[in-house]
Amino acid sequence: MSREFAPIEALPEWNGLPPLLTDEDGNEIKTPAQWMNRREALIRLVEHYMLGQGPAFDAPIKGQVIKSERALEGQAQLDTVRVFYGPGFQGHFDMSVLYKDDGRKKPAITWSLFSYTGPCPVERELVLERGYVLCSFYREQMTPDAPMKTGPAQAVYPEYDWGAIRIWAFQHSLAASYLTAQPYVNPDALVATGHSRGGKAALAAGILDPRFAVTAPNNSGCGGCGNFRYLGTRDGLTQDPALTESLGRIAHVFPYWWNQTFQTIGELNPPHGFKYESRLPFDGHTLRALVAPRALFSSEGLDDAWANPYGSQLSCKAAQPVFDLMGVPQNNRLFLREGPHQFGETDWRALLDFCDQQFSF
Ligand code: GTR
Repeated sequence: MSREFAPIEALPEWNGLPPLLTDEDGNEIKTPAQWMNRREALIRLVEHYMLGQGPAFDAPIKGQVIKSERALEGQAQLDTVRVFYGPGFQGHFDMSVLYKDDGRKKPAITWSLFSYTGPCPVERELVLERGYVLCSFYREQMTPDAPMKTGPAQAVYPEYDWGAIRIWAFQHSLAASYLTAQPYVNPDALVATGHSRGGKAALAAGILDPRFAVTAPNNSGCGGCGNFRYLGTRDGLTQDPALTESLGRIAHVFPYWWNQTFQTIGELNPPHGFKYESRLPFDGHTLRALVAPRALFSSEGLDDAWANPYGSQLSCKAAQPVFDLMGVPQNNRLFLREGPHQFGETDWRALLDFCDQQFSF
């Protein structure tokens, strides 16, 4: 067994966040090509200790429009698309694809939702008005958000140890496979987004699937753009797992979001303080950096203490040298706003502004 895949308690402790631009033998990463190799090695670690293994992001799909209607007072087209996936295309889920049929190839946003009700009119209108395609889907069609349940995706792919976060990330990839084949989509301008647990899934999608030009987790916190080693509020570092979600707490409350190895890292008993976090060979800064050189836009509410506004800022800062090395310093963006845990109009407008710059609108 390579030393990286050793049990967590056998790994060396890091003093602070583990370095990004140093490889496992202590050599400095000096070129973009070296980072791309380092990136692959780090992804293997994130899979091993946290997300688990899953199918290739570009596994074949079939898409079928099962309903086609006009929406938003006739301004837009709304397709309900059934996406079939897996061996024999035995799995499926449905997604809504909203777009203007104006003959142009447009950027497209994939959005993982908490419920069947779909995006509210504000987001639909805003996204459409700004010239984007909005593709939304309900994550529980892939696997339920509940403990000890085996969902449709695990039934289709029984060989993988993926947790729900990786399964929900894969749903973004399945959506991307459909969208990139549509005449109204610019395949070089795909965006993955989602809120909270959906933000963690959007980040995983952006790490694992290079077709996403922009990865946009909203309030993703622990296991997303937050930080495992450093917990804090808008006022600073507290290291208090009662105020900010710790690794042990998320592993205890949501064990099915991750693989089995993730259970061995944190303190599973209340109050879920630290255990082996200092030995983990990655942290939130790594998860951000793994998107580079593509763009990362994360938004955080300063009053969302549970999602670690302090640690999110730390992760962003610590990831920056990788984006600098790749020649894209502007691609590591943290949007900090006043307010709580929500994905509201302010976040959407900021995300669209960022995407406009990326896609040179
Ligand atoms: C919380 C969980 C967070 C976040 C949130 C959400 O209960 O502790 O990690 O994912 O749910 O998804 O709204």
